[in-house]
Amino acid sequence: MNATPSSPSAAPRIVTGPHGPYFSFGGPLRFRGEGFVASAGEPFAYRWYDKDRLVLGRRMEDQLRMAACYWHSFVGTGTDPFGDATFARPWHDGGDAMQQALHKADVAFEMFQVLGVPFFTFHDRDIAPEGATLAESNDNVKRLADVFEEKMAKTGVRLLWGTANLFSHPRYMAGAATNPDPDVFAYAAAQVRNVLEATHRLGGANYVLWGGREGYETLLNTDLGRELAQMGRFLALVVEHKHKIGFKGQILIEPKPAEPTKHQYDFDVASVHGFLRTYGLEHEVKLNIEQNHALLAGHTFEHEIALAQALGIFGSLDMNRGDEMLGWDTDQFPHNVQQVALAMYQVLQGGGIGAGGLNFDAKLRRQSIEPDDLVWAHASAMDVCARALLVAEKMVTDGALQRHLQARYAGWEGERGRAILEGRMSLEDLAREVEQHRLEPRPRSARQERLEHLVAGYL
Ligand code: XUL
Ligand code: CO
Repeated sequence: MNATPSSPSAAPRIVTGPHGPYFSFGGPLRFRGEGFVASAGEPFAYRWYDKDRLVLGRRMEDQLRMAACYWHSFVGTGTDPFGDATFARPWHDGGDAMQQALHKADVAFEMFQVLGVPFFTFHDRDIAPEGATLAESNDNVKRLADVFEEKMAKTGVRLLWGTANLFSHPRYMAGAATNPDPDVFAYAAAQVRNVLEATHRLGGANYVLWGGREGYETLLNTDLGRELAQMGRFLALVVEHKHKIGFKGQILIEPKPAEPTKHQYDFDVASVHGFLRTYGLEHEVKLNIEQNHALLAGHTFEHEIALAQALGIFGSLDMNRGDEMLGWDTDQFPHNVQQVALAMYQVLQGGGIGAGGLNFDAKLRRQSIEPDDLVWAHASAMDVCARALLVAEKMVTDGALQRHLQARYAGWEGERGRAILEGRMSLEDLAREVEQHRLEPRPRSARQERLEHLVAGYL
């Protein structure tokens, strides 16, 4: 589908702060269709991200609900375990921390407007500096939430989720909810209360808990059972407060098997589901599934999505990629259309993204030091997700994959299959059936290669 070309100068301008524009893109990026050819005046236009295009009856923007994250984009400096900062962001130059937070917010909203991305996400410590006391820190977060409220009203950008950073500060080195010291638990609770309330005030669609320090390094110093009970209690408190303040968004846990902690309790979808059931929270809490975390847990992204859907706890996605060669969380922007399409197919088959979204929990490589690299990274990722959604749409509408699945399990719709599942047959009944009818199951091909060929055709 190709858009009618129009002159780039016709695009509306972007609202920037007192420091002026940070990016060289003067107006919002436009959709110009697959045939778009870049020029000096318009180096980037979306080829597939056409937000109003209807995909399976919903606007593309609403099917994807994409979000830019605050932390990697505006807090990240390009450090790695062996190297110093490479991104020279003006708001990291020292000076008054609150002024810098305001500058950062201006640039963040400039980028959201350039991209036309409908949502953003943040941790409390990304947006505002830590104060001398928790009260001061909480106050700083509230002040920035005021600024966001105004910017959101002006730009129409919405909040996909907020979260508390319960992992960077040394007080959390032995965990937040799972800390051996209840004072740390209390501190974390006070911090979450503040961010949950800020998220509520900003109309956030979700609130996320990622337990980067909730786990252990060695069982020699860890009472695992006790820590799990603490974590269950903490989550119950969050849910209780959500209802108390009338927050209607979803509470989400983001599983990850390890890093920074050697063993994290929220290992993967299956272990979080078990945890939620143990503490009676399976109807209150859903999951934010991240591509790279799935890989680290030894699963594909689509496996984690399909499992969460099957268990009724699918919530939202952190859309990034890992590196097949590396065993750590590289948090790269997605660019593999087939990979994303397989994930989006599961999302669509399960009924769509719902109140969740596709959050780019992704960071630039440390050599990508130009301000515009941030825009390019997000814009290309948005285009990849849009293209993947269109591929997934074909997979759904063509229906061949679904027909194969139905045929493969058809036996379970027959009398014997239903009787088994409905509990109308005992082991003895089944043994009698086999003997009486001389049942001899017939092997059938699962046709994997044919299906893979089919998928290649949708790309
Ligand atoms: C860490 C990670 C976090 C969460 C939010 O791997 O994914 O950034 O998404 O705390
Ligand atoms: Co994440």
